[in-house]
Amino acid sequence: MLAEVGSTNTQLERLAEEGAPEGLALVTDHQFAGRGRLARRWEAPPGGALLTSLLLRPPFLPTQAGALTMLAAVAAAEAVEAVCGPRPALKWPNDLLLGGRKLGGILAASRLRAGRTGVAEGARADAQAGHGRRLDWVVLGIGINVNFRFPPESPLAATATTLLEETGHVADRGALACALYDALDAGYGRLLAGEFQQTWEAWRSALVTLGQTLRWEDAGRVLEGVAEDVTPEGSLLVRLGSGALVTLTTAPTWVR
Ligand code: BT5
Repeated sequence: MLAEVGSTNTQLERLAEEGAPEGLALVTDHQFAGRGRLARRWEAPPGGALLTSLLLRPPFLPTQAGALTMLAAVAAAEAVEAVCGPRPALKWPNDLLLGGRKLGGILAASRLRAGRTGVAEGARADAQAGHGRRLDWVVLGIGINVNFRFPPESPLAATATTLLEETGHVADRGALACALYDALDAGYGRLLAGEFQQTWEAWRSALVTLGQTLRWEDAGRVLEGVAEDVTPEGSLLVRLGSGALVTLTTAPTWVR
């Protein structure tokens, strides 16, 4: 538990590189350089949000890392429901939504083990993923907006929300953190037992994105299509008007 830190993810990624053990988690009251994906910022007032990161060292192939992001999103939604009542929907790839606005997000980072990991993995694994290299560490960062309101003048007010705004009640952030870690612990256990399919199905069934018409920028053009499905690795399959199926591996720049 840290009173304040730049970013729990940046800090935990550094500790992971220094050899910190699996299971180490950081929780903070305030981030002064909270990160979203790419170079985006994650903003929350001191004491208002659940801001946490978890270090895992899973014996997984790189293609299986997406399951951990799915797990984090599903666990966060379960924890919110258990402690606060409403069940957030998930928006591909990593948003938690309540009332159609963003309640939280997941930021995953990972590193592959250096070098090759030996013949035991065989040629199939080599061909599938990173030439036989396994994950060294994964850091799952989770941010949930809890006990604050976005001021009307905030640029986020139209697109983001908090548990206080949605329920009208102050929530116990400690209880939320406990419920989140209980769900992560149980879900990680299932992944270690090989239950990738169940994790994918739980994530897929919570996605509001499927069936929606999406517009995004691609190399200067605007593309439009209907989100049809997600792959077990976490990519989104979008059917264009032409009938072509496009695979999105990361979120593009959406056009509203
Ligand atoms: C995310 O990125 O949604 C990942 C957020 C992960 C935050 C956690 S907090 C603990 C850990 N440590 C970190 O430093 N980060 C993780 P992305 O999809 O790129 O969304 C970022 C965008 O969401 C920003 O560009 C804003 O438009 C918007 N945003 C910023 N702060 C927000 C908030 N508190 N609630 C809702 N939207 C927000």
